[in-house]
Amino acid sequence: MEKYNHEYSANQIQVLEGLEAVRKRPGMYIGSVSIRGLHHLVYEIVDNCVDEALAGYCTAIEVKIEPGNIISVEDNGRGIPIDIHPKTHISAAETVYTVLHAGGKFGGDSGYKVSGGLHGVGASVVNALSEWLEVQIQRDGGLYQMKFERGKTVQALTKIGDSDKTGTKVRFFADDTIFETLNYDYEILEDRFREIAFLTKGLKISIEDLREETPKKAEFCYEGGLRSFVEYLNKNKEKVNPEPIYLEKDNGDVPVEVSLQYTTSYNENIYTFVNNINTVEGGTHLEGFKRALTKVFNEYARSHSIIKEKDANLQGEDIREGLTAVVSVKVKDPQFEGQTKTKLGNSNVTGIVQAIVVDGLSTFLEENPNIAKAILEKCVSASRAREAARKARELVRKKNSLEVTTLPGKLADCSSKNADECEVYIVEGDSAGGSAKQGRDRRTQAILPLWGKMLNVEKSRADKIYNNDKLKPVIQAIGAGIGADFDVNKIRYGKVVIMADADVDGAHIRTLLLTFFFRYMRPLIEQGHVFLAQPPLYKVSKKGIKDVYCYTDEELDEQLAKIGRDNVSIQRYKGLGEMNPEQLWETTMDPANRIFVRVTMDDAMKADEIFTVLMGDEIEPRREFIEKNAKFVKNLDI
Ligand code: 28F
Repeated sequence: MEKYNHEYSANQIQVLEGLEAVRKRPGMYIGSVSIRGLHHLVYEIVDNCVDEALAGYCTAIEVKIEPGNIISVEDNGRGIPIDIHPKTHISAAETVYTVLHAGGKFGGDSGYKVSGGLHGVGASVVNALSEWLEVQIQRDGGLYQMKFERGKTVQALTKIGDSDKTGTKVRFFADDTIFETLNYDYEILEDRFREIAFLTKGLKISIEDLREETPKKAEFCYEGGLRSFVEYLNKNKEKVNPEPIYLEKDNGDVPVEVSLQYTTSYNENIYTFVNNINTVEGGTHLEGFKRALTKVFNEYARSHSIIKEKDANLQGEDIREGLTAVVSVKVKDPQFEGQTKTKLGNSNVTGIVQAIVVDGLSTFLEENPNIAKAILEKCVSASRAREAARKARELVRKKNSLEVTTLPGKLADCSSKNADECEVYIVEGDSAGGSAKQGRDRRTQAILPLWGKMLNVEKSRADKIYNNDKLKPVIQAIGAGIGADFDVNKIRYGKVVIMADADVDGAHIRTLLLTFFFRYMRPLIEQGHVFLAQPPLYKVSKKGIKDVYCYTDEELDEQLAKIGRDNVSIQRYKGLGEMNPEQLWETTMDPANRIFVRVTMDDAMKADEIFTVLMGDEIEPRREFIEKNAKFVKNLDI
């Protein structure tokens, strides 16, 4: 008996040590303790419900944000097993919540766990990082409950009533000594649950925000699965094939689901998922999908004489112009690679995805010759445009063959050639450009003035863009090519700074340039090279004190409160042109004082929606969108 007791407590100690490690280094387990990490807690719990759904036993998940930022998640699955482990004397349910990597361990052996966030760390990590957490399980005719504080059991699994239903409910309050904020962002959670619902055909997920007087609520359930996902992504776009093409195959090992639809736009939007995780960097599943597309469309084009014997094959990029697709695979032991660990490495997946898509897509094209014809017409015209762009490029190159590089005439370049310390300011208007040229640090700061109407790249193909007299100087100044040829390692400036007025026109030119960078130089944004300069809105002057610049209305109020208000003059800057070179340097360009906002785009799907809506043809979605303009700013993360 004594020996037994000893073993039991030894086990306990180990358990506690495990979760202490999580509290000591939370970032290692959930990425960060920012709001991202906070949301991660919710995803971990919901993932367990999704696994139960994928196992075939759960059809509905309810998430609530209760007043005080308490999260509640409930599913109607089988309920976490409650049986007592013969050695540890701890219930399976308590083990799941107190042993680190319990989920992973079970998964490795039993193949139970399939979904799982990027970190896939499991419920015990959520428990460790919660001030308190309680679990209720309905199973085997009973209602059971257990409670924890900061990962430590305060009530072991106890039967508290009867129940004829089954399921699991978890409520938790994150630990505010660990997280920077406990204020969940409803919209972000809503977006993620919509995505999970698309990826898990037929699963109902609801979310309710009870923190405000008027609760927010949404419910997602898609019988169409990825078909519905593609319809959603293309909702504001003109379609080539009216219904998304849908392929699904589960041959046991690697279930594959794919949906695709062509639009009349020139953009390629392929989103890939592994175990419901967005694999932003692509990988072997994406490779298999692309190879299949290229093969199937070329074979179809040849066998139906759409391209002639002497013609070259269509290239992958021709075939992907205007394509929106979602590829979702489930992989038992996924290998994640790449800078952000969002690139699938399992090499066997390429062939599996390729075979399924070749098979399904070629059958579809044979059965739907009109759709095949419409898509191939688009591919052929994309290939012609690519050829035209190449010729235009070569012509430009030949003309200037004596010069090493061509720089635009309007560019006032900097003297340093070390890109890491160089910045180029893209400035709206000649007068602001003039001030910037005089005010700058010539060694590291280059100025490129833009003027006149800027091309909307959302409505033009690459060949037009290359020859456009507004964009060409931008492409040449940056010096790293464009589109598929863009090589971020060749950029001539480490910082590309958009300096525009703080008014509607300025916002417009900023959006046009950002759209251009996003569509044609995406790595420039992804790797954090794009910045927005922030010129001040006001200058506050008073005799005897130094002029103060204010960048927001709040700052102005603050300043005015500080100095009382007699004999104060406030100048409101309507444009950059109103500042003299010294002022522009001092307020907006001097690295010691300036405010720069780095443009980041961690959600390509959102960014695509933003640019499609803002720059596209449809007026109604744009009107709606601009009304909710705050969201635009938030999603650009500026
Ligand atoms: C609100 C959060 O966590 N739901 C869960 C289950 C169901 C099973 C399970 C979970 C398998 C071996 C550990 C039930 N019956 N909602 C949830 N529902 N975990 S988590 O099993 C977990 C592991 O022991 C379950 C039969 N097999 C599995």
